[in-house]
Amino acid sequence: MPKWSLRSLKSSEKTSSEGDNSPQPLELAQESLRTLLHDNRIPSAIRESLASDYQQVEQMLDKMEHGHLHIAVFGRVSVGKSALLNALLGEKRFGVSALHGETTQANFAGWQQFQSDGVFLIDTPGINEISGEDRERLAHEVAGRSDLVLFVVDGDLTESELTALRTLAKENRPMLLIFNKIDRYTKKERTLILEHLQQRSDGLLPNKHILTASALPSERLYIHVDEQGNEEEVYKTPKADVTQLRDYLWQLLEREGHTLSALNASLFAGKLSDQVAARIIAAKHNVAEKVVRSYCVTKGVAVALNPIPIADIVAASAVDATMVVHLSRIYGMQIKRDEAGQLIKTIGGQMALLIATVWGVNLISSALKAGSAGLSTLLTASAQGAVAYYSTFVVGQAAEQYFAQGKSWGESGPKQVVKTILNNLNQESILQQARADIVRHLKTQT
Ligand SMILES: Nc1nc2c(ncn2[C@@H]2O[C@H](COP(=O)(O)OP(=O)(O)O)[C@@H](O)[C@H]2O)c(=O)[nH]1
Ligand SMILES: [Mg+2]
Repeated sequence: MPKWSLRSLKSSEKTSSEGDNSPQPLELAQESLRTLLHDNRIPSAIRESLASDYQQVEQMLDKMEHGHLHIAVFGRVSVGKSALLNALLGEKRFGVSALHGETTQANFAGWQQFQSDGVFLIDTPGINEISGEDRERLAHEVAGRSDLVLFVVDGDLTESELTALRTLAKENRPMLLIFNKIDRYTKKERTLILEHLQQRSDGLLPNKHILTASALPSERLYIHVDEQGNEEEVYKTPKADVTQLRDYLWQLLEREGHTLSALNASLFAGKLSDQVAARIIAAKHNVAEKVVRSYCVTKGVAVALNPIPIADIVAASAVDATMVVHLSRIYGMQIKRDEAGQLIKTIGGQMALLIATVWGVNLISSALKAGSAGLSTLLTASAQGAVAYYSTFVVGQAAEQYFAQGKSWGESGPKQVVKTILNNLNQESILQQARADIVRHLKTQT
């Protein structure tokens, strides 16, 4: 058995292409993880909300820097996952049991046998266990973090196994499918099951990644016939056989160990940065919503105190322009006031058309009707104010969308954007909110 050390996994050493100065996959993966960790544009609140993922990134970097590689078993309870790892390790490190659920947590063991002090075998609880949702989640988590997954089965694939296999394959998780307990089958049966496994996993993993093992064969009855023809029944336990798997793993690690490690890190970095991006968008939207509302109140109150004709409400105003500049800053792009004015003109133009054709008179009458705060003069005044509030609200929504799409109206153009916003807004409830906000402000002012 050749001796192999995972030192070759360390990124400081060139592994595959000597003399080539282009960055190695491992270096690239490390780089992307470091970028994620140290990107100071990511708000601390988002960092905190993803704290455990960030911790994982650190662990992963640490693992790569030490040239460690993680191989985890995955599969139904009692298929022999723990037994398989014990057989690879050559000692009973993990608990094996005929009862369901012997393994309750993820356990690590260094694979010392090959003097590869960087390879770790990880035992996991099984999937689809009765009342074992937490354990199942843990198994998925561990598989998701490992560089290589040994998907263990003990016969043809069940539906839940097939689903899990598909999930892992979709995640591009490197994986071997291990058909364990082959000692329980005749040669003919094994061939048949193997063929089935190949068919059902077609497109999910290559046939050569399907291997057989008997991790812990059970006792069997043998008939021994001596020279005199006397028959004797003897019970013997065949030796464990994981040679095919061990040899395959050995070759795979030697050939592709560093790629496996890099692939896993990249997959993780990719997933995390998607999550970070989604949370940043959500956080920006949250701030934008509050900002828009505060400008709506300002404008609504101003118009309520000093009513102007409805046509002028929609026209560009100082309040709207300030809001648009503010929104642009939230989305990380500074625009000037005249640019903001142009933008409002575009939005206002669409709104004016739609207001005239769709809800012109209707809007002002519903603004008058909505709510009954009991202060009649304030109510009349605030009807105009509510319309102003509403129009600023629409301008804010449209401008936010424009900035969120990187200063673009998208393919459908501004008309469609404004129309969709108007259609999706609940006019009544916004007007009601507007009146409540305005009346509250007017009351505190007088
Ligand atoms: N016949 C046979 N039984 C096995 C083999 N491997 C494991 N077992 C048995 O299957 C049961 C479950 O094994 P275990 O390793 O605890 O399964 P796990 O839940 O997947 O970790 C135990 O009773 C083992 O003795 C095998 O290769 N052949
Ligand atoms: Mg187990």
